[in-house]
Amino acid sequence: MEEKKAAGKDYGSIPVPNVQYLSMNELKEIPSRYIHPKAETDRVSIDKSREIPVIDLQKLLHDQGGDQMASFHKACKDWGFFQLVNHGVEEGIIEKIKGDAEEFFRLPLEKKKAYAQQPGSVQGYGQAFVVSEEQKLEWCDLFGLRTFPIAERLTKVWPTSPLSFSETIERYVEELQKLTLCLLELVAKNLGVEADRLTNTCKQNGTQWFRINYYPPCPQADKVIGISPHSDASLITFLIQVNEVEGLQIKKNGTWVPVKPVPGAFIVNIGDAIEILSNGVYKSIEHRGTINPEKERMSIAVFQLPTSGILVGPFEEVLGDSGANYKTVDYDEYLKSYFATKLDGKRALDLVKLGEI
Ligand SMILES: O=C(O)CCC(=O)C(=O)O
Repeated sequence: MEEKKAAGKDYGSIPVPNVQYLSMNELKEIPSRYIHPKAETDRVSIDKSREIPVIDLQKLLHDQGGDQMASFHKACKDWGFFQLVNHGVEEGIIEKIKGDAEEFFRLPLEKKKAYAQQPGSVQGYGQAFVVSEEQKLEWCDLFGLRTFPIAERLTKVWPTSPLSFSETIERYVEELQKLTLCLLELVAKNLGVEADRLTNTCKQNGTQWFRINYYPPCPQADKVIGISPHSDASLITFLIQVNEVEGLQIKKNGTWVPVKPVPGAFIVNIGDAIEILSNGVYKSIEHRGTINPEKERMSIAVFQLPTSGILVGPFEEVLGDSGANYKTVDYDEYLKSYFATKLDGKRALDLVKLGEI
């Protein structure tokens, strides 16, 4: 009963071939469904000279002069992305989740299939956002879990191999739940909103998703895409890269900027829900995952979403003279719209905008 209820908000996708195994078969040619005609030309405008801001959480928490809070505001406003250092999450937990994730993806396909997504569910091992038999596919496999609220966990896809994996995920996502609330309080302060008004959007039974992305190498890396350009439907997202292979790029003023992860940092980004709540003061930025021709890449994302059933609209404290720039939306409906098509830039958010902003 409980699992049926969870699957109702699971946004499953059409099953497609496993890319990790496809890539192992010495392909003479990449199947045409994976070739993205725009991928190559898009790469021309990459700007390697810019770097996303680094925010030190301890300095932010003990900020005396307001300088750190000003830098944090600027990072959320001008970039929508930052690297968070001195975040207080023990290095051991981060190393453990990386190690377990790598071990999981090294398991033979049959073993991983024990945790395969069930029809209609994106939880488990498989893919996401495949909604038609014709659509182009991404060069990526994933393992996803809805980690909060606890009552809605689909426990049968929580992995027991490696043995410690489920416990490691549990520890990791709890840490990120705490970190989320801490950052949201600071975001609220910078927006001039009572902290509770923002944290209450997810404090009680907020939805949290955990996702491991596995990007195999591809000899025609410039013709495929690991994860298509998109903004996140979340309030806030935390990302770590598992190995040393880079691939995340964010769109800044029409140019793709590669992200060079700072060791030990979380790459944090503002999601669509905060863009709406802040009336567009903070923007949820388009980003994508690219592929390396020789080496596999892995990343782990944790998405904090609002509590199911709530309405999300701009806070009155942030409304300027021109009023609301976004509709107030039932967030479950917003997510339905978000998952109804392939990943496509800021399509879902554009649908709830009230004007040009
Ligand atoms: O792997 C990455 O660097 C990006 C992942 C991502 O954007 C996502 O999981 O939504």
